Amino acid sequence: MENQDLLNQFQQKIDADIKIEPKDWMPDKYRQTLIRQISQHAHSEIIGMQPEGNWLTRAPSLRSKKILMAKIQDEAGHGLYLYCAAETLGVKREQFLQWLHEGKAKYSSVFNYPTLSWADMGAIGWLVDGAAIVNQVSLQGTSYGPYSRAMVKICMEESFHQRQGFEIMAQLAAGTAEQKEMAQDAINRWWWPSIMMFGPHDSESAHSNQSLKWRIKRESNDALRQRFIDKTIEQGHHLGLTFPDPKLHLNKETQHYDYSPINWDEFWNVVKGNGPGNKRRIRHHIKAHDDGKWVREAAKAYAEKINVKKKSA
Ligand code: BYC
Repeated sequence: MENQDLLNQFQQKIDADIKIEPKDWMPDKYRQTLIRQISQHAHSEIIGMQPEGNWLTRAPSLRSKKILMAKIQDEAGHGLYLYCAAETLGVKREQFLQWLHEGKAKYSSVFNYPTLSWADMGAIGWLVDGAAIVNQVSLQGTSYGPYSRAMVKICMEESFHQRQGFEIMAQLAAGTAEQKEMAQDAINRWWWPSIMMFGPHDSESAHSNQSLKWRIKRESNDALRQRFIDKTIEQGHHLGLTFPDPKLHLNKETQHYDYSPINWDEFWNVVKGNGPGNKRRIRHHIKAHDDGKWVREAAKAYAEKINVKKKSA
């Protein structure tokens, strides 16, 4: 079949909401976009374990420690589902990790900020996971089957994560003046990085038009950002806390919250590797990866041994 016919047929499938599966024909650019986005998503889950891991040994109770540990473990699981989905596109996991270590692959900008107090565990769960859920619920409808199915599983777990964060914020907000101040300080530092997670404005988003046409993305960066802001402001008011944006107000006409201009210089600076934690995050990942080499080798040797036994049985 001619390339144009294949392209037309492909677009018809997308328009009819039929999922694209690994062995189906797909344009090379569709494959490359998915490889980029899914692997970036997987890296975000794995690098995102670091800021929270920083507080595991200092959680204020055994209960909160157990919950935080379970959450971080969930993030590792999300990373694995996503690496598996990305591998169906013909790239090996080792290659994805090499690109990450060489600075050729991105991960979400938000994970380059430091976690300075226990309240940051609340702000991450509530705001960062909250923003991620809005994005990921939308991505459940993505056109690539393995990515879509990974999103369904991930979203079920993410809703617990957001509640874990909200619970911490609610406890601190209802606590002593010092605890309430800790919660407020965490919102002040995490609000803007969470808003930036949705990426550049639609007019500046290099990939959105094509990704929306191919239904890799189902909604635009700005539409998702606005949804997150609208629902989160109400929750913050419920906690008796404020947001670090003097222009934030409900626009009576649009029934959406208006907000101040986003500091895109800060965003791009972090994306380009110059945020407060970029270098530390990658260094830590490389070390953990190197330290785990013997485990991967042992697992591989064991799997090979089992295979030989099966074949000779
Ligand atoms: N950070 O054309 P655009 C979690 C880049 S983890 C860094 O709009 P696209 C959790 C973008 O890659 C869940 N870079 O791109 C884990 C592109 O650069 P390249 C994280 C960003 O792909 C642990 C350029 O800017 N969620 O929940 O159409 C603990 C132009 O952007 C960012 C995901 O990863 C950013 N924030 O749309 C707690 C969601 N934004 O590649 C919680 C999956 C943009 O051309 N990803 N860039 O060099 C997506 O939905 C989309 O990729 C984005 C960007 C909406 C992020």
